[in-house]
Amino acid sequence: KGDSGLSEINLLKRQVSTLEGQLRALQSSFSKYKQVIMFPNGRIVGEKIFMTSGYEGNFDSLKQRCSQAGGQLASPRNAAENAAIQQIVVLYNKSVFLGINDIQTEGRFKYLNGENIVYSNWQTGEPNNDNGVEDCVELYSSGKWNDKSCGERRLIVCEF
Ligand code: GMH
Ligand code: CA
Repeated sequence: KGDSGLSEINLLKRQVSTLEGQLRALQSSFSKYKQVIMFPNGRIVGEKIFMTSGYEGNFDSLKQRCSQAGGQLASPRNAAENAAIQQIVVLYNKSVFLGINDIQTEGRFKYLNGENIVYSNWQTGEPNNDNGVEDCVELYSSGKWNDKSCGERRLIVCEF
């Protein structure tokens, strides 16, 4: 009997140390793969990933494509998220539609889950519901927002 308890502890210590090394290697490898997969069309903000495929279409089409991919249309909830989407708009020089609209009630902009928006970055004079037909929201290369007809075609940016 004697020292069998101690040997058991030493064995476990070696196993933990091995696992710690393997975890560090995995973390560094994962970190590099993230960099690679984000280049050049993706942006990470906190836990959220924004990504474009380069596809352009109307609001319903963009919404459906993001959903199909297991995400949803980009829905910035703060300035940092808005800036990340803006970088993609600048990269492509194409405005995007956000996952925000006032289809249900004119003038009350909501996320796709029905929640009222908690952040906005409207261009001066917007939203103006021009011609009474603007229920969707586009983000310009300035980062500012404009309400626009959902039938227009814009660049896709999804969030995951
Ligand atoms: C009108 C004017 C413009 C404005 C557009 C835009 C359309 O044409 O008020 O100044 O840029 O509407 O809001 O979505
Ligand atoms: Ca407008």
